[in-house]
Amino acid sequence: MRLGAKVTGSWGPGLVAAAAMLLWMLAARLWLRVLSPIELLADWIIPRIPLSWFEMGLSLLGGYAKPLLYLLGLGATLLLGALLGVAYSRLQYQLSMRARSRLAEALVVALLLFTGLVLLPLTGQGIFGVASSAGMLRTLAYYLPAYLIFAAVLVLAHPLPAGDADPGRRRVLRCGLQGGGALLLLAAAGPVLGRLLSRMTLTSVTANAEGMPAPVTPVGTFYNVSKNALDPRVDAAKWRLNVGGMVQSPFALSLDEIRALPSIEKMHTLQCISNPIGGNLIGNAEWQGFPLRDLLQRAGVQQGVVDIKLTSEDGYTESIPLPKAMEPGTLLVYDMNGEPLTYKHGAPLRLLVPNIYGMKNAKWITSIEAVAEDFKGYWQRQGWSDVAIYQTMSQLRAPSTQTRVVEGQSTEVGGIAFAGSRGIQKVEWSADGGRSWREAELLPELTEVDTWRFWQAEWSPEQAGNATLMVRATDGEGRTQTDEQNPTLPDGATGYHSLEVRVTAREPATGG
Ligand SMILES: Nc1nc2c(c(=O)[nH]1)N[C@H]1C(S)=C(S)[C@@H](COP(=O)(O)O)O[C@H]1N2
Ligand SMILES: [Mo]
Repeated sequence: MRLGAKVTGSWGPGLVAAAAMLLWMLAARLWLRVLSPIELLADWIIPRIPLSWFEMGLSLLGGYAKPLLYLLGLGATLLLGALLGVAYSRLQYQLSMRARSRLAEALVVALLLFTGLVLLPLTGQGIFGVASSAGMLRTLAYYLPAYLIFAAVLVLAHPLPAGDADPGRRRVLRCGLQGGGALLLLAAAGPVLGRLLSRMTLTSVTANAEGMPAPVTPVGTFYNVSKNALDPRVDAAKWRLNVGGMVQSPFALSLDEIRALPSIEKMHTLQCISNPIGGNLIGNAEWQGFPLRDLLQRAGVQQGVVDIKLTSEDGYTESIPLPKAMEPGTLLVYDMNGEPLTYKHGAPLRLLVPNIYGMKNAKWITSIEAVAEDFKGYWQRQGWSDVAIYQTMSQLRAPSTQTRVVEGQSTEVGGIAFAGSRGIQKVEWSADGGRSWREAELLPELTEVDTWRFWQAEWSPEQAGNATLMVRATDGEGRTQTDEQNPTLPDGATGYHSLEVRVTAREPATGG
């Protein structure tokens, strides 16, 4: 019988143990390049979130949705740790130090087994991570220390059995360990979190992007979208592109072999399907690469192939119909604006598909397979468009909010228009909220197809007050964009972009 032995467990030790384990998981994530369980679960859950919830989450939280999901994962891990800790502290009061270590060892083994046999296979990484890009050894080198840290901190953070010798000295030791540990945790947390935050891929959407963009978007300001918290940094020396599936002769190529293939340069505009009307998730760059069909012809696509399926380093999957894959403008590219692709934009190799939203322009490609089914990719499984053809869009980028618009004085109005490979035939603008339309001047095309088109017009507002500017484009096939307002989900936003402008009264003549 122990005097005053608590029968209720305490949650503190489990919480601290989970925090220490998380710190390891987040730090080791960067150099071992093993996905943390939070990322694995997020990848597993996101495509399974019903589309309507997803839409609600996005409209409520916007760009914060993704970081919040990961924060939720961190919170859930701390909670789980705390609960395990409570269970442990209830048990441990009856145990000797030796039995406690046994219990801690059993905990480590149980966590490892759960990870290796449930979590990793469930999230597509294979038993003990054999199918993951990190491989089994690195996966173990990641999880084993994590659980050892958890168990060790859990044991050390509890008071020692009362019956043990020299409680005074032990208490001092324990306090020292706990204090030192806490200090270490705090000291390490800052840099680790800082590193992680600086590498996180956060998508910022600004509806009503302002100012005429540069015709070719610099890499540094090119929009960035990915499903990941941390994008893969592929080791180019080890990377191979596998071409296989239903082909006569599958093969694999190294990056050097790929760069040695005959290449072309092409300007190509990318836009995300989640770009809202007037938004900034669009950019144009000069890319270098080669047609995907060169590889498919070399492999020999068999009869009955429907889709070309792409798999990426981050577990992303996509597909395009075989005829699309065989178009000469469907490219695999490795350079962007004359420099090797940065890792955020898909290094070492990404796809560019004419006329199809950014979603299908897979980054970090590792394998290309010919398949006999209409394969549904990462976002299609959730309900996003599978054809994902660019909606015809146009935007007002000028005048900016800084521009002073004065009654009777000429003001520059202008912006961009884009309709994928259909091109832009005509842009019209309105200064009265769409009641009357005038044709804008189209600037010369940057390339024949697949790039955005700039437009401009002179506007001399006739009266002071508020005016509603609007724009609409007609694609190369003669179809004017629809004024029907549709959200980005599932087919890409539609509707006209408009801008409220305050027209100030003409200056009274001076010196009169
Ligand atoms: N492997 C992979 N490829 C991907 C994605 C991704 O999450 N993983 N996101 C897609 C989406 S939704 C878009 S809009 C474009 C964005 O490309 P960018 O970041 O180079 O602009 O990449 C696409 N390719
Ligand atoms: Mo996208």
